[in-house]
Amino acid sequence: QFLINVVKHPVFVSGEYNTNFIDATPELFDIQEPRDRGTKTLEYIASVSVNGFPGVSNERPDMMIPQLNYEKSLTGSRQLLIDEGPEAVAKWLKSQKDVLITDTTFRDAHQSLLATRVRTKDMMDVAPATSRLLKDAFSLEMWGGATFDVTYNFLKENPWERLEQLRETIPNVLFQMLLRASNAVGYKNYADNVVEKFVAESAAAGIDVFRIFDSLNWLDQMKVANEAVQKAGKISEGAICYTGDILNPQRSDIYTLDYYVKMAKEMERAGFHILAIKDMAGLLKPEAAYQLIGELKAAVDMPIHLHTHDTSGNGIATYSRAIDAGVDVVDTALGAMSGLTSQPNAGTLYHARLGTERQVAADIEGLNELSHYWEAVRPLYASFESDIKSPSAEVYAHEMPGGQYSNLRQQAASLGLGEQFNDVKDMYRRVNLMFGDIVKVTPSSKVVGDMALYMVQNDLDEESIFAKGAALDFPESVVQFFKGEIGQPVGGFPARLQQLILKGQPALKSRPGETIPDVDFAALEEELKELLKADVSAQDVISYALYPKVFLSFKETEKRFGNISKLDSRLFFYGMQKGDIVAIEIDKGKTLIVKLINIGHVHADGYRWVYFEMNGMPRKVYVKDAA
Ligand code: 3PY
Ligand code: ZN
Repeated sequence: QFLINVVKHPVFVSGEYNTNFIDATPELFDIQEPRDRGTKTLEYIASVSVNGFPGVSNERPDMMIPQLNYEKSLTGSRQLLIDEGPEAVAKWLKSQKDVLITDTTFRDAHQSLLATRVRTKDMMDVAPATSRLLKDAFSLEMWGGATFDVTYNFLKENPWERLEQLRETIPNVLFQMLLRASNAVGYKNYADNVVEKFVAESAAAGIDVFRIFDSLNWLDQMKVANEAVQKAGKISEGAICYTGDILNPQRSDIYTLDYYVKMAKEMERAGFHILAIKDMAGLLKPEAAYQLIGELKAAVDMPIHLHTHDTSGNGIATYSRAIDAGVDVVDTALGAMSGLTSQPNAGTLYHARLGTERQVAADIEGLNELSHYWEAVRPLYASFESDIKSPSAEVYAHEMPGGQYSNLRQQAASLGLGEQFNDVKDMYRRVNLMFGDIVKVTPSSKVVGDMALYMVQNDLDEESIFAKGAALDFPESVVQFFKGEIGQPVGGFPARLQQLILKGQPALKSRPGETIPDVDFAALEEELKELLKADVSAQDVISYALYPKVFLSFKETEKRFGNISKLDSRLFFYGMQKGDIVAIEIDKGKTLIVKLINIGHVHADGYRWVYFEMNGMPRKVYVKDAA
């Protein structure tokens, strides 16, 4: 390509050039589309080798991925859904003597431990083993929550491809996703028809179980998603987010045992197939779990699925008491991806239940085997680890969700409040009370976090907020919350604070989806085709509807580097060093053998040549050095 640019350049054609020609003619390097996949891949490798990957240190780990042992036969929970439908699955769940598990390794575990950064390639490499060794699981939670936008935004891969590839490789076990009701997989309310279309496409691409929750436990907000799941013939699991402490009447007069039982009955009337208790911060103490699950089992007929985070270290005790009280399914992660802000360890729970009435339905050897894999892979993601090293009983005071803690810590540090993080945590607790004691989970948790940072940063407290309020510019998310744009909190808005923050702007009382106009998908499709100058899929259109900027930026990267999701993570995050040789399978049966020969010096224009050998032929790539 470069040569073609040279020989076609008018100056070259005219013969009026000198030895300066190449240096003085940067447009020679405007390599034209289409470039082949090999070239695009080399450009990615050159770029990451020179500049590194955002947020990744340059200490490249050595890798030793173990060979896993497993039988080749395939059985699992999914056949029943296919043959007999969602009600049959719910009935089957309730008839089990042992407790079943949902494995969260592909979703919440890495969302909570590694900033959601685990790549499809690392899941696909272990997918055949997972389908066998986790065949006794109720489901694999492997999509939704933050994975959707992070996959596009940071990993530059397509989340739909992840779902479809895993589905093909793991056809036997139910796939579960986390759906933020009217917030879909985003951080704001979408039009009803966006939620409907997103559910329909997700079901078509392979999701079997949709866990639907609303960030303020407002059931009205969950109805559109529930109906869409029912319409798709999939399993609709309605979640109640657990907050407060039912054991402590002083903590809250809103979030009592009665509150949860009443909501569960309403959820049953709304027609959910399964009831989930979503303890997103890990606040459900062991005895509370026993009482809550016991009461819920007596009050409703739906099977009950319990989710917690092990932040306090009490996760296993909580599950164990919930199992005593009859819970049907619990969420766990594989050993090397479990504990702390992630889910409790499946293997540990297995052993904790030995000798009791109800055991964990799992192949313990299989759990250990899979954990070996993740133990070897996790170091690749070292740069995304939070530095939380031990369980924390403080979570019962601040009530921060598992995934938010490390995020907020980083946000605080970036605002220069790193040393005041203890104040931020305490302010988070106080802001919750100022806001009327709300459920805190994406996106409502972000509102509380933003306000806490704002108050610590500006040296504000509950009183000075009112004294200075008229002159204060509150964070955008806080204003939106008080406008009712993510819904109505259980106890309503505190009126005085709402007035202060809205400064006369009106607030919604109804469900936001009632007033957000439907999206015209045909028009959106045309717009996208025009922007990309290419055909687009229904998945592209819904992704664009949810995340316009993120989606377009992903398409830009894809155009430049091709599909980079198949590169090994070590290569993807760390690039190559002089003398490295790698084999890259870019298509079935098409492998590139790439050797990095040298990285040249920086030119005056800030670019370097990176010299390769690709399948024995010399190649070079000119990349901008960002440093
Ligand atoms: C999410 O919404 O991503 C969550 O994991 C909430 O707990
Ligand atoms: Zn969670």
